[in-house]
Amino acid sequence: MKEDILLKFTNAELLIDDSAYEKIIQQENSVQVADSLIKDISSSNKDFFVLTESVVDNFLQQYLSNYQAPESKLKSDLETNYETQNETVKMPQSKLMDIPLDFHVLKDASKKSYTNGEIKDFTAYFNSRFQKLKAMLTKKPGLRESAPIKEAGNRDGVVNVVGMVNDIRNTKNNHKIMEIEDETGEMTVLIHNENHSLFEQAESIVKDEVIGVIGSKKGTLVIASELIHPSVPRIEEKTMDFSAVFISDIHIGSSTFQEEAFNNFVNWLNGDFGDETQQDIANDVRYLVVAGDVVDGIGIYPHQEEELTIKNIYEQYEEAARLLGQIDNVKMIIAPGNHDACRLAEPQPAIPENYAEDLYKLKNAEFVSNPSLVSLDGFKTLIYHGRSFDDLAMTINGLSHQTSDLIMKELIEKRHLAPIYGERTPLASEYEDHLVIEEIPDIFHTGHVHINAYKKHKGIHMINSGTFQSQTEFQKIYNIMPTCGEVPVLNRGALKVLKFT
Ligand code: D5M
Ligand code: FE
Ligand code: ZN
Repeated sequence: MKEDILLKFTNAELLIDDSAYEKIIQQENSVQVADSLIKDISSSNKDFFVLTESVVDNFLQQYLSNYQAPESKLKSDLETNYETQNETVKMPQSKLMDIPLDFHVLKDASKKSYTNGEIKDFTAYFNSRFQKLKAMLTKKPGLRESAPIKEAGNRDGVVNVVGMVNDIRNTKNNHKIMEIEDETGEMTVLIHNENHSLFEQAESIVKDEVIGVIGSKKGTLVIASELIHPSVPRIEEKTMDFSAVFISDIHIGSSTFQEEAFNNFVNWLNGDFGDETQQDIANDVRYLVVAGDVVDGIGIYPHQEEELTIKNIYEQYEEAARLLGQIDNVKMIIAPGNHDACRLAEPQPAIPENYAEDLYKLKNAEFVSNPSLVSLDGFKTLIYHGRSFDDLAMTINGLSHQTSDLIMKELIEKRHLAPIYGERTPLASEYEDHLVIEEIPDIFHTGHVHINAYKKHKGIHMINSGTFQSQTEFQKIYNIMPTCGEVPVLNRGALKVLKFT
């Protein structure tokens, strides 16, 4: 019987791996199952190179629920649809390959974001940030009793407040002085260096973030005993029964864009590149997220034209459409970065259609803002290009472009994607701060630094997706060694990195 089953797959020109085969022969009616599976795959349009256990599992789920659960149904189906063991089973086509995408854009700032640039917007912007983060903080056990800063400043004893950081600096004696404010007033907080763990925690506090402070008032100073970030609770990890691919910083149009690696990547997604294991993963991919810097752009830095092979922004996006247009059967979600033809101030609206007409013609592409929140089959995915990483790497001791996983963790804990205002990350003075991390994502995807990183923090997959651009002159000066053509894939909940160089 074993040989019969193998022969069936061979005759159908289907390769089957050991675990998938084991799974089939464990079934009571294994010959029927094999026949049905072969018929089902043959009638679907999907190319299978190797049949894996997960494909069999998916199929069995459908098969068993359709044909074995209610016995009466099974009997009546037997009369009309089933046959004896050696004949072909007439089954309705499996939904295996046709499970509709459950894709939603949960948050996109493209249309909501507007400003007339007046100074009152600036105040409205910071007020929005403060109120959103304060609401999170005052739900935390230590801060439910928090008082307005003015009120807390007028009495001695225990202080329990929420404030936005105006300044944080080291004193001569190497303590830290932090100025915080709310809508009622300001307060000066001392973080004593003998309180080692608190002092260490304070090393990563930056200007314009919102935190809770518990301490005691001594004269005009408050001595901090606890510093509380908005933070996130550990989330329950869901079972992921598909794969999603994360890329960014393709930099099409640059002379350092690695076209061959990108073509290998596209061929892999289409099932035409890689070994069996890699092709198995490709078969499972439902989503491709692109976190910005799709093209290299024009006039992004001085003398950029010397490093461009395509010197026209429209043509850069035409080339992007040609390359991405080859990808079949995968939903693409595309956000902009600082090299795309968008306003630079964040939130950046989606790549404008008038610059990227051909790209917009791709039926499987969706354009979102930077940042944005989308749902991939129920997995909330926060997409952010990562411009603020430049500021955080510069400001916080121990953080660098090489450790974007640690930067992502800081941002999650601060519940803000770009906490520092007025440095390298231009932030639009909107009436609302769209960069507050209001919803806790399952996946946090970033780019910009051109170096892969991955860490799971409190159940959140934090992924930085490297680049398809080899080292540039600029990066040589800063000794940035990019991870080029090495693509992170969340394969049924496990991170795998596939190499295309
Ligand atoms: O960023 C490409 C790389 O260069 C990435 O590692 C960040 C780094 N970079 C970019 N701009 C800056 C500034 N202003 N300071 C420090 N490092 C920077 P890309 O966005 O692709 O040009
Ligand atoms: Fe980039
Ligand atoms: Zn960038």
